[in-house]
Amino acid sequence: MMRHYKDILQMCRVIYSAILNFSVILHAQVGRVREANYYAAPSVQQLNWQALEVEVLIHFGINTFVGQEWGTGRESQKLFNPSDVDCVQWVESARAIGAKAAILVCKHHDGFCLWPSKFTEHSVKHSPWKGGKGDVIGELSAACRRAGMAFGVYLSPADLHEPTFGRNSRKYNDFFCNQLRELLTGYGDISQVFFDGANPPGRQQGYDFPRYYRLIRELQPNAVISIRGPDVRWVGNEIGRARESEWSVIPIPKRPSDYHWPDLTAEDLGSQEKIEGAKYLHWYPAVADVSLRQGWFWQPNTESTIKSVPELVRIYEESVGRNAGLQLNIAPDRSGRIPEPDVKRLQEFGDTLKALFSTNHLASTNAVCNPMNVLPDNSGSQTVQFNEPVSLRYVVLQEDITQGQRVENFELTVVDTNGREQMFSATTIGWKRILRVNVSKTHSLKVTINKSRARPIVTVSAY
Ligand code: FUL
Repeated sequence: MMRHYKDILQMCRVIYSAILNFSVILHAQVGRVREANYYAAPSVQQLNWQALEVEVLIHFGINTFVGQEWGTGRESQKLFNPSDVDCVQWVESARAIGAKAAILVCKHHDGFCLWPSKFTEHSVKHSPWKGGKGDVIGELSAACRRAGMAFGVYLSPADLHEPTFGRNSRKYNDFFCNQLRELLTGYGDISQVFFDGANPPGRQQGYDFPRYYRLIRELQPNAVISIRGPDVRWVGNEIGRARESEWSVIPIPKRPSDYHWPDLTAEDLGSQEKIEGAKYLHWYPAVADVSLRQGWFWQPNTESTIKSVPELVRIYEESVGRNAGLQLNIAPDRSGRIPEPDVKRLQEFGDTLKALFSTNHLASTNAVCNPMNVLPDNSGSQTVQFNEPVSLRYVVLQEDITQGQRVENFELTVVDTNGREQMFSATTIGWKRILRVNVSKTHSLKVTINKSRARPIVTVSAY
């Protein structure tokens, strides 16, 4: 009898899991047929993050004073001795490029904290800076607030100074959550928590990410969790370049709550082929990080590595212009200020961007690829006329991503005043696709959506 009962129970389990699996498969198949994106659209937090477009990342710490990229955790706190920390100047430098958020490396892998954490002695409180009374996080978060800039924190999961790191998983995770709580409760609104994926060789540690995520959702529900987290994905390189086809809809093998968000570096992450067999589709937009100079921390004699304006414009085109956010790293030097040559370059870059994208020749027409023109297979085209012939550098397309990411392939035809046509073709659009066209004197352009997963909803502007 007992055996019989167990068999019935087992059979129920099998049927139940078959029903569950079937509904999951059905879910993905519905997606494959047409409306995949409906199952993966951004959260409000992700949408707000995407609209920031450009952020700065700021690396400053013990490494700045030692002249290294990765510390060991054994550096003396006495080394941290900036003469003139000026967070207002950092924020001004960020504003110069139109950045809308600043993400500060509050603690890098060496464990040195830029705030006087109660949970470690390895922090500014034992440094000579401001007699041990300083708090960089406090200063920067206040400067951001005053400037209307969002403020985010980078807290390295790895901590080479902390004795419990890599030894006692539970204790270390308690310690980490304590520090995370300090950052999430002591400094006002936090727009982003950036968990770096790097793990220095040597000690291994099991990170209790689900616990960290719960804490963030509880204490800063408006923050996105990036890199080793569910909201914003690392693009896969540190040169600020997104993929030619950058999908924000990504197949994942597990429920988001059970997934561990590994680095995704493959070229194809979200094509039809990839999402066809998917169990789950997740809205997971990319962020492209890159440093203004070589290296993340300031190092002596690296002035010649400051990127040129054309390089920075290319980076912008290949990140923001390819459906990713751009995180440009700036690094204060040993004085605690962003060095003048860097400030100058940021200003030049910002001025250039402003000039390039200041006049939208389609502003008055507010061109939208009218969904009414779309054929049953979701392809379609729309021609827009300029009031008078204009020279164009860029054409910018944007999808209404609140409805998901839909366009797979499109073409742009620009006709010059002699009737000659120039064609440009590209794949995804998403939040933004910037096409560099450089045509002189055109009076119309035509956007043709060749392939879309559902009705395309696209806005076009031309500069
Ligand atoms: C990497 C880190 O190891 C680098 O030092 C830097 O912080 C960069 C943004 O992420 O993984």
